[in-house]
Amino acid sequence: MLYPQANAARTILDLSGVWDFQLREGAPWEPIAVPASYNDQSPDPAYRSYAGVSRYRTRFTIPAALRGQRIVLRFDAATHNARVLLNGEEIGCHRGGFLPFEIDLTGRMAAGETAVLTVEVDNRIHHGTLPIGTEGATAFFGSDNPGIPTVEAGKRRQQERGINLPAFDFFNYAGLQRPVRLVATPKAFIRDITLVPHLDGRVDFSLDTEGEGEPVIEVLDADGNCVARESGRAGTLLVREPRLWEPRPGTPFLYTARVTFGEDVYEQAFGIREVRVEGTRFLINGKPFRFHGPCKHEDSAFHGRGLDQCLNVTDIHLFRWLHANCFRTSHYPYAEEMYALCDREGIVVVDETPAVGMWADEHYGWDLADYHAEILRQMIARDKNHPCVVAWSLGNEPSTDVYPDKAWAYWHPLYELAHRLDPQNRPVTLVGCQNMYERDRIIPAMDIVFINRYYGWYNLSGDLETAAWAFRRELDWWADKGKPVVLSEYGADTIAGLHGAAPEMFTEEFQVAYYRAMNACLDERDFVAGEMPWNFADFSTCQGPMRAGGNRKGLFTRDRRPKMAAHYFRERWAAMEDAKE
Ligand code: BDP
Repeated sequence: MLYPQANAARTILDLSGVWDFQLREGAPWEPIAVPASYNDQSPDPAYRSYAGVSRYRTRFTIPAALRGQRIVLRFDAATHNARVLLNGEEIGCHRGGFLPFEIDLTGRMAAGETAVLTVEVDNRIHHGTLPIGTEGATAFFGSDNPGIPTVEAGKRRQQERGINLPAFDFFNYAGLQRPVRLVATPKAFIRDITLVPHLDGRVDFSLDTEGEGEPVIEVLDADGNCVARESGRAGTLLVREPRLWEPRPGTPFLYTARVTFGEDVYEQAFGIREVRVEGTRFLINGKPFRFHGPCKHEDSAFHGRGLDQCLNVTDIHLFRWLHANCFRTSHYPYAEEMYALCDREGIVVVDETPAVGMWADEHYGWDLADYHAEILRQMIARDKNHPCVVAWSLGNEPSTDVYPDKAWAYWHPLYELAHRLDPQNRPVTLVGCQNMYERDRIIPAMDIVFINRYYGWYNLSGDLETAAWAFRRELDWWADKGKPVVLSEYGADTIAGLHGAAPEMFTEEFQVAYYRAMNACLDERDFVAGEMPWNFADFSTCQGPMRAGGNRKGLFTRDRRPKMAAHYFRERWAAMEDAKE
């Protein structure tokens, strides 16, 4: 699906602003900012604890000047499920909270008319949603005390009260968290553009259009000069002496594919680069690429998970400050604006579906596979042209070792589907939880192995010597698997400003000592293709006895102040960059 673009042929009407909001049926209508999560916009505790349907409402007018155009309503995301009504009548629904959808207004509203738009968003998560929720009140990090009758009765009571907890470790932010826009195009229009670049300058293209006519595609260089031109719905362009898109610290050179179709025009940025796995190496443009950058969340004060371009730009500047070259979109597809920024700045992205929280073995009986496949389809359709996206992650930390065959039966078809769906055929991974890795069939079968490990934190806590010893034993096991291995999460909760001459858990000194100990293990192995500390910044989670005001494993605080570990990584990654040049 094309990103909304205003140009000579297309008009955008951004509906961002202050809308009316009703948290639950019968509650008063209150002001709410769009886009943003609703949860932190009011001191009312129900804004964070409520589970159910909420309503957004606004009025808009289609300008009379747009008469004769095709007009769609585009939601970049509505979390998690949405029902859209125009003047009280349902015009569309969408399942899943992190990917865009469009509703064609043709025949429903004419240019010059005004309508009331109502969007019902449902933030409930359960065994049938991605991410996963627990209908019972078993929190991700709860003290469950299983078997104690009063506690069990309490959990049943919570269930009756409709308490709905995440099976994952980030706050279940919801609402209209990304822009809502009207997009006007000519009646005959460009529906989709697919580009597959090759290092020799060939760019395979296919164009999906609606209406009569023949499309033309031109490639423009950075100065706007046309360097290749073809017509038709599919074919191959040739860019002579192509400039490649290189990840940082290289040059992320971008071209523009300008497609013209009748009255319609669309300009799609793209980069010429190739991604491949060869033995234990991950290659970008034929050169070994080592991932080094912290995983992220979309998370900040006030906005929650809401799109904040200022925050995104700040974060990418901080990535450059850190000499970081990548992140994973843990644990859901991010707002499209972030990928465009990464294309431009040369930050490599591993794009992840919202399949998180599948750690219970029973989930293989929950009938999620079709929905999961549909999300994968929508994510790849949205992000396929971004040069920054170098791999797909099918999900995060499912149970894969207890029933390895069931895990294989669930994940392997998704792995194959991702390869089939992606015109660029990028490598595919599934992020593995700390587990009995010798029993695991599916994680070692990925194109690139991503493993999350918390030796020294959740296990062997505080004893870094033994933690490193245990991690080395595990790395010995991975050494002969012939795959590139990335430590895709590792970290230690750290309260900014808490210090200790003895580097004990939660101090800034411990976080640095922990990373030094783990990195020493990584540095000994040449099959290790990267390190991705957890997490870039502290972030909000649901309440639990292990979360003091959220997850504190950030290299930065939530307001982006560096902890000692940020300085440590900055030096380490700068040295890696220098060694490369
Ligand atoms: C991992 C999860 C991540 C958590 C992290 C942690 O993938 O979402 O936030 O642990 O516990 O298991 O900090």
